[in-house]
Amino acid sequence: MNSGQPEQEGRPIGRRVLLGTLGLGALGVVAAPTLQRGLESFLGSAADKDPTGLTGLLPNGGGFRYYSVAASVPHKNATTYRLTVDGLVDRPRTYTLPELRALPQTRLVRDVQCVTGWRVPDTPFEGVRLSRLLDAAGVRPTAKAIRFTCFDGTYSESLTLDQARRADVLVALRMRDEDLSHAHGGPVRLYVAPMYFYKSAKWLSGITVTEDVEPGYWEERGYDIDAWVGRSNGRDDEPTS
Ligand SMILES: Nc1nc2c(c(=O)[nH]1)N[C@H]1C(S)=C(S)[C@@H](COP(=O)(O)O)O[C@H]1N2
Ligand SMILES: [Mo]
Repeated sequence: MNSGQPEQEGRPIGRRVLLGTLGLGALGVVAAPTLQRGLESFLGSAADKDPTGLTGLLPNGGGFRYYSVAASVPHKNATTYRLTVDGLVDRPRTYTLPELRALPQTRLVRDVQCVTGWRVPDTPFEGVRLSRLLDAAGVRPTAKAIRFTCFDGTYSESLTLDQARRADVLVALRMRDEDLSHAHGGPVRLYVAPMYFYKSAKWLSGITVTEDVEPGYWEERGYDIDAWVGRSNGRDDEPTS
């Protein structure tokens, strides 16, 4: 199925789009919680099942925007999804979704911050610590970095091994206490809590342990490789809450 016309990144958000976001955000503040939830699930299902060009211009529920650099992304589910861990490891392995769900899960509640300026406060993500998968694979002494690949066939990301081993870096299966939707990179995405959201690769399919950092998709196009929120890219002046 086609995944619609998500928004592109790489340049500042246009004024019209930004006003649209603020407008709906203001509605969320005055709306009753049930109405807000209804609106979010409407937008979520619109993005998932019957996307229109308009979907890309609306925040994808609760202030989220929906980004993809690929025009269409295949849908994967509990039967078809696979995550491969390979590269400089002693025990390469492929996980199914049920296998990832059976591992201990960690829940984090942090602000999501895109480098283009939008932020979603206090967003719960839940999944398996990346460090757990790396330990299970047995990282070899020469390794210094990780390369992430995605089943959209296009996007990639990177972390140093030290960054990847942080306790706030997850292979995420759930967001906002629901299974990750296709629009948000489900069934499995990376979640790098302390960094700008472009590090959080959606539709994660490969974790390859490497000798050196290989710049990811946006990093080849000028984004900082070390994307600490507030300490890089020079675009985040506001304090995080
Ligand atoms: N596979 C993939 N992952 C991706 C992206 C993408 O285009 N493709 N965009 C990144 C950027 S720039 C942001 S801000 C977030 C957006 O996540 P969302 O669509 O769930 O809001 O995903 C990141 N991960
Ligand atoms: Mo982003």
